[in-house]
Amino acid sequence: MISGFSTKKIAAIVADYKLACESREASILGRKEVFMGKAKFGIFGDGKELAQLAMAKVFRNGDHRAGYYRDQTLMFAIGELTLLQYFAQLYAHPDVEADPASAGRLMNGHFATRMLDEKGAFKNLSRNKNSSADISPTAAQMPRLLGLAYASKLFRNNPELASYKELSNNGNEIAFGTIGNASTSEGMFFEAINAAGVLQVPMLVSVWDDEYGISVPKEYQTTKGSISKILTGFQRNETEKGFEIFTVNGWDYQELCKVYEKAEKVCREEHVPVLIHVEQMTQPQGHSTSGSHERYKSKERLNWEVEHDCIRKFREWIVEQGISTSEELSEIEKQAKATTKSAKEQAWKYFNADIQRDRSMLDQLLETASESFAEIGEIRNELKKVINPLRMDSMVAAKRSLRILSAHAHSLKQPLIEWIQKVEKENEDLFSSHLYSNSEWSALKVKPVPATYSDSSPLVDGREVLQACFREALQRDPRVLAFGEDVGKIGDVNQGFAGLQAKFGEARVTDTGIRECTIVGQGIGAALRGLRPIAEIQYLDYLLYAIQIMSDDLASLQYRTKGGQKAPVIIRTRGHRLEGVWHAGSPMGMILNSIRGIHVLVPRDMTQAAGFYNTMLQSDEPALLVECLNGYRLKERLPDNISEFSLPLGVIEVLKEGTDVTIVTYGSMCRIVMAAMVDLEKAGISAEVIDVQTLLPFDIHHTITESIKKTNRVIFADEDVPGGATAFMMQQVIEVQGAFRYLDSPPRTLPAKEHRPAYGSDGDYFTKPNQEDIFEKVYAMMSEVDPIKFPPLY
Ligand SMILES: Cc1ncc(C[n+]2csc(CCOP(=O)(O)OP(=O)(O)O)c2C)c(N)n1
Ligand SMILES: [Mg+2]
Repeated sequence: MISGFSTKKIAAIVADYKLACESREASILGRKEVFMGKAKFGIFGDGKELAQLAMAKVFRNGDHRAGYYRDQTLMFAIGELTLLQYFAQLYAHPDVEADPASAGRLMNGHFATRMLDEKGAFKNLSRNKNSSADISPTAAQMPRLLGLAYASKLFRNNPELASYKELSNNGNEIAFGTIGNASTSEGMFFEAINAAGVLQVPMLVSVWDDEYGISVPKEYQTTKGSISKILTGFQRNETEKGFEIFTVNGWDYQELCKVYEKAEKVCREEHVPVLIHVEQMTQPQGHSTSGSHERYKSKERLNWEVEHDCIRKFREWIVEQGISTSEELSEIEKQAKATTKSAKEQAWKYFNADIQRDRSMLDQLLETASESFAEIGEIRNELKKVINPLRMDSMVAAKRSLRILSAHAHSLKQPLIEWIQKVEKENEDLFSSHLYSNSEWSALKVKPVPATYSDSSPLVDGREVLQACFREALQRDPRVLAFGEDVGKIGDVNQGFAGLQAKFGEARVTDTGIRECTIVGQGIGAALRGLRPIAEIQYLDYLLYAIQIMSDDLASLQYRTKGGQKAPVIIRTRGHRLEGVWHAGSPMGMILNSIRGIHVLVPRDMTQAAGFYNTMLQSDEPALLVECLNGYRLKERLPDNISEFSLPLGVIEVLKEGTDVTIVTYGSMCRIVMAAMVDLEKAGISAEVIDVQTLLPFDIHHTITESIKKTNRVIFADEDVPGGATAFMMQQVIEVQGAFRYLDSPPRTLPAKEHRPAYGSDGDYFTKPNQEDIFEKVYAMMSEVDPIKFPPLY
């Protein structure tokens, strides 16, 4: 039978079939490798191949992806994943060359392209096909996806960005999202969908619908069992903007190609968000290697899945159409098996090369040592018996052998120590590097510029200092933009951006809906594409809505890509002291413990805040900056060099010198502590007050210990719960800095109460540390030391 397709089209279809077969084979072999014990866990893209081949045809240079673990076929098809790399990640090969997505740091199926060069600078993103780095939490790709799409809108609407050709071609880029049917039940999905409809951004979301989320069927996941059905209200029409929504079956190659072509056109050209609901997908091998789907799928369903397997259907269609013969396709299948198997073997060989090199060096040492110590001979034999030895096996053997050698002056002791130290240093880089930026634009490398003042420097409201800082930043750099609730028209609830939308336009300073999680996602995506967003969370108390995405996505980005991607977004918020349960929170311990990887800046006033904004805008790292909610109307002098003034991170400031006790604090507490100083001086106590200014990084020069050397006493005070950020500061100073050596009194903390701050001035006074609390805490400490001079108060 002769097909009606052109030779070129036939070649493309056959090539797609070949790739589908290779991808399927990779899934099958991947699962086997896990069961052989060569990999720990496997999750694969089998059953989702065809739709991804169709999607790849419209994925152009400059486009971006934010997806999830089923997308191996897409990644193969756009040329951003090889079989070798696929297996390297399965084995957790900790090498960027072997696994460019994550250097073995992420489970298999977590895809990413390297968007940065070796120096940490952006590559030419317009020329590449880009994938932001996947994370495991379901639907957490959605907030970032919104930001990736939003960037296209900015590049198209802001003529000042036209020259950034390597970042965008006039905003013509689509942000492709993929998500599983069950994951659309998450709040983040709906929040991002709504925001994309409001913003009208080129976001093309594909829902891979296999009717299950692990064992839970669609009836439990989605109203009416269909995401496209329930989203019909989002469909645009002649008079109302909205989404374009398509449905298509995951086994229908021709229809899939048509739908993706149509979808691409409206999305790219008109910047209309699109949702493609790809139904009738299957999971030939079940959800993952953690279990088998025979446990929860009926026989009928399992049979249906076999019959509707997309590759089987694709094969039938190719033969039916006369595009190729069954024999030719069998030959392709055979070749696909061979190609995949050989890639697998090669990847395993590479994975083992370094491990074996270290191991054989160690083996030689242990062999010699075993001549004198039989126990070491046993350790060596145990190591030899391990079937697929890992780095840790050699390390365990080395450390246990060292314990045996340690009591003896054996000549091998030193070489063994050297082996351990060398391998530990390498492992430090392999498994623990890049939590923060290693580049020349690291926030720690920004050159500080002190504020300068003259006689004519005006005394203004704190918010005016910020406004001047933001105005200069927007003026200096067209990539800078700010958004958040009430940030646009009124210039934020405290007017830090007042008048700046009028001056710079809506593309630069803009309002958003009430949606903290996707406000941060919008920032992450825009920053990944080279812009410099300041994403505002109106109050620190509402950061909880965004903390998940900050923790899972933003904070881990540099680490999980081993420096392959960066998103220098500044998250601006205001908190600490004001009024009531949800406008006076200071949950700094929660924040510190969940967002390592993001700098946490806690300036005591708006001038310090401005200095930090200027620093961060010169760096390539993300930061959370907490302004003092009760400080916008306090008077501050506007520095003459507000545009250049930049504060260093991790450098404390001594607000008052003293000799008896060191009080370490930050943020709004600084003013209250300083107020208590007058009372303490009257009582004959001289306290030194230190504002840490940044919690992450924390006092990098260990200056607090220098102060304790003088006072021999320390109190950590803040507005967090007991054991919150005060405990963090104490651990840093006492343990990390080793200040315990210089203490004559036990270290103390002065936090707020365990409950949230009650409303009203009394609520504040009796919940958070007040001037009297500070006095009494310090006084009690001194009374303990010298009860004659400082008779007990109670
Ligand atoms: C926030 C979160 N909850 C639970 C999980 C565990 N989990 C991993 S995959 C999955 C099911 C996802 O189903 P679906 O979105 O339909 O994708 P599929 O695997 O079927 O392609 C679950 C519950 C997770 N990774 N993240
Ligand atoms: Mg599913």
